[in-house]
Parts: sequence; C-alpha cells; structure tokens
Amino acid sequence: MSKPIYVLSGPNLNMLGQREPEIYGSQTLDDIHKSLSERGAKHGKDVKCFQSNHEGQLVDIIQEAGNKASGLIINAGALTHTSVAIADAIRAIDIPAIEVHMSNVYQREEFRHHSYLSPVVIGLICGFGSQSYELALDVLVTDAQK
Ligand code: CA2
Repeated sequence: MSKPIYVLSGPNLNMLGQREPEIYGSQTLDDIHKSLSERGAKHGKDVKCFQSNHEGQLVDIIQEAGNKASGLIINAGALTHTSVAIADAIRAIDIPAIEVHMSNVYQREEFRHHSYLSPVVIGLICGFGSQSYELALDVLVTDAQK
C-alpha cells in the first residue's frame, strides 16, 4: 500500500454538526472523516484523519505527515489567520499540502481574509462545506500529485 494522505483539522472543528449549521453544515467531523476514508479507498489510498485544538499538537502531526504521508489536507481553523508555527511546519515538509476551509472566508470578516498558510501550500479550496475536503482529496489522489 502506498503512503497515506493525512487530513488535519484544527481548533473547534470537533464541534461541527453541533453549532452554527448555517455556516458549517450539519455533518459532524466523524461523518466527514468517514466519507474521506471511503473516497480514498476507491483510489487505493489510506486516509488518516486527525483533529486537535492545540497548535503544538498540530505542528507535531504535520511533522509526522512529512515522514509518513504522501500528502496533507489541512483546515487549521482560526489558527490559519494567526499561526506562523503551523506555516513554518508546512514549509518544512516535502509533500504537497492543500489548505481547505468549509466556509468562504472571503465573504466573512476581514481578519479571515489573511492566511499564513496560503503561501506555503500548493493550493487553497474554500467555500464548499465538507466538499472542500473532498475536492482536496481528489487533487492529491491524481497521478500528478503522487
Ligand atoms: O471555514 C472554515 O473551515 C474555517 O477554517 C473554520 C474556522 C474559522 O475560524 C476559519 O476562519 C474558517 C472555525 C472552525 C470552528 O468550527 C465550528 C464548528 C461548529 C461550531 C462552532 C465552531
């Protein structure tokens, strides 16, 4: 089996499906993880999903992805807009990383318009709810990204 794809979600995303369904939809993070695993399996790819509310733990998982994964999908939540540490961790790994957001951050408050991560990823997908993660997975399972 080839190396897995890591999917990493940051602070508060464990609350999906419980609050603010008008912004983030009604699916739980577990629902999203399950459908990503199924989608990956169709391409013969193992998908390993993680969530943490802690910046340092996210850095640890990004470093692990650099050693063990073929690609990284990351929704860093609010840390997207604040974390130099997460940006540095992504910059330091040698695998393709894609930034995702469920909401269209450019339709929201000004502080969400800046991302520390966008300059260090191969691309950004936002505004499609849980489908943002699926679209990113589709990119990483295509031959060009392997
Ligand atoms: O749109 C996204 O995916 C975000 O990364 C979500 C973050 C937000 O800070 C970013 O600007 C955009 C917030 C995640 C909070 O998730 C919750 C889910 C349900 C209930 C409460 C929070």
